[in-house]
Amino acid sequence: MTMRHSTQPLRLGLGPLRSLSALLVGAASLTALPACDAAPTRGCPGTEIFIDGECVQPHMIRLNSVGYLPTRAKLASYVGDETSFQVMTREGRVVFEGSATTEVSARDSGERVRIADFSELEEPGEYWLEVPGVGRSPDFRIGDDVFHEPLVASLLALHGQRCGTAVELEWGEGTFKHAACHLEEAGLDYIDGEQGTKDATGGWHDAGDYGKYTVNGAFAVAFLLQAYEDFPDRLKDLELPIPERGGELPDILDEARFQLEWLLKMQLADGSVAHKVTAKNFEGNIMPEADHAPRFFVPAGTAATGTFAATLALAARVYEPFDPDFAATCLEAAQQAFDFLLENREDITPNQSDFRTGGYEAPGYDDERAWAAAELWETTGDPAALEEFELLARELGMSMLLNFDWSNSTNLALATYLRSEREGRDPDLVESIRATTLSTAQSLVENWKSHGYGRSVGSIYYWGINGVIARTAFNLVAAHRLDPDPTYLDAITGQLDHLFGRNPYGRSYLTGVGYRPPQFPHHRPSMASGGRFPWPGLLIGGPHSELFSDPAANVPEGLTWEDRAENYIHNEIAINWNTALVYALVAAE
Ligand code: 9MR
Ligand code: ZN
Repeated sequence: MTMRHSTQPLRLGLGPLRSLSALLVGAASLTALPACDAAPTRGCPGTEIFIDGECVQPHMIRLNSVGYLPTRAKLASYVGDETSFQVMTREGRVVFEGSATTEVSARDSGERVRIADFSELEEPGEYWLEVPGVGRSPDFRIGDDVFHEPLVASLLALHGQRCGTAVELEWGEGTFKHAACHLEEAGLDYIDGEQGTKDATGGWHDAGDYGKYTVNGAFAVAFLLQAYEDFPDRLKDLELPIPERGGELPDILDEARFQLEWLLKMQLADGSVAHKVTAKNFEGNIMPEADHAPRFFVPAGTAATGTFAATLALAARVYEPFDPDFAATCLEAAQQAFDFLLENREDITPNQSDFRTGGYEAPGYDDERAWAAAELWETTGDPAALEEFELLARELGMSMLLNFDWSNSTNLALATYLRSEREGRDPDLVESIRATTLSTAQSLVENWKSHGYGRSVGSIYYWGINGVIARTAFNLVAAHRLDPDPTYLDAITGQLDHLFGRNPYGRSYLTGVGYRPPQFPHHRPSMASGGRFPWPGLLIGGPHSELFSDPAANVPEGLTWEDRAENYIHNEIAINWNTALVYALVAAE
């Protein structure tokens, strides 16, 4: 079967000169998706990539193909004996010459790499890096605005996950759309004391599937709210081509509100919060509007109730200046959920045995309780919430996790308490949280410096690790608030370097952005439209300690990724990975 490939080079993004207004949804001429003869879903071995119908080896020089900020560190990695390297302008003029490090072991990809440091080059422009005998890197930019395009893309990607409404977005030459979906009410069959059905519309589809899961849904949107709270000046005027654009409420908070409105519908009469709303099985590879499988509320659990309480208490602070009524609604819901937790000290794990959709159980619920307490206290000053947080934090000896994900909210809890300006904190506890914040961030910095491809998490690999890598920006920001050492910021951009091409594949992990990004994400709307035209701005999960296609193959962990649509353990996308990336992109700037 032949395949038309028209996207070489695969840079579908805005490009530096293209104006945002050209992307506005509703613009007069919408381009149809290019035709496609087949739906290739295959992967390629090792670091090879699938281009024009075949597997080929990409560039051997791996760097941030999106670009570098002028004053931040600039590192590239390559395999080869030669140590001298040059950075050239697009016209081929040498602007920087340097000498790479001696070889560093990148044992997770079975390579020995050299690191080329060209941080001193600060002049904005378009460049490539060349190592004699090794080759030439993809083109990259240096500029203050290099992260604008991926930021817009990753926020638009969340917009594309909207459920219950029609969605249409443009990116590069493509238009990506789906009709209103999942409008039917969801069954209350599994909820004690309830019957019939209830509205569960709105919110974002979780990932490659169309389920909506409270724990991850709350955790994910919290990173947009946290980004706004930490960097309001950067975000208040950021324009997004979404229907609610403009007006007093910043566009990013319009997008977040879409998710929050759905979250509110997950709360039950006693203040507890339903764990998820999904069908009993994952959907087929169909567009969301074609999916009419009955959906059900799954019973409440402590994790859902805790993450809900925390996120809505945080939302109450963030929306207060713009919409006090909405803020009050969020706070009331958060308080009811928190009261439920205080009255029910026994943890509750929901029974999901009739469901084969995602579990999102987060056993060890104290961190969710602590996060809820910290956010409630920060929003209201309620001494009962402060007491609850401090009790849990002391009892558990809570310390910052180097790698953290949806199943553990410790870092969010500790960071909120630590940066609070409210009176009444326990000075010893503040001091110990300060120490763990700094020591964890120092480990992240050490890993960034010593790992061959700059991963802050070193050689840790599991499902969704790219999201975890992006999320380490949160810890680095927390440390930078305590100690304004710019190395923390270099480590943040270092994680973006990794995600945008300074990795063993030399490729961007964000669809539609950077050098040879993923083409076949495990994302139903992308798969349903033939698999050739992935929706933009989606961060894929990345290499994982487990293999998918050939479980017996002997492949180092760092080379397990496959750009293959069926492969959900490496090539799925998820809202919590995308919002972590949004946070990192905003923090980097
Ligand atoms: O991101 C989740 C990952 O941490 C888990 O290991 C994995 C298996 O439970 O589930 C991932 O989340 C998936 C969820 O269960 C269902 N929707 C897709 C999510 C992303 O792959
Ligand atoms: Zn939907």
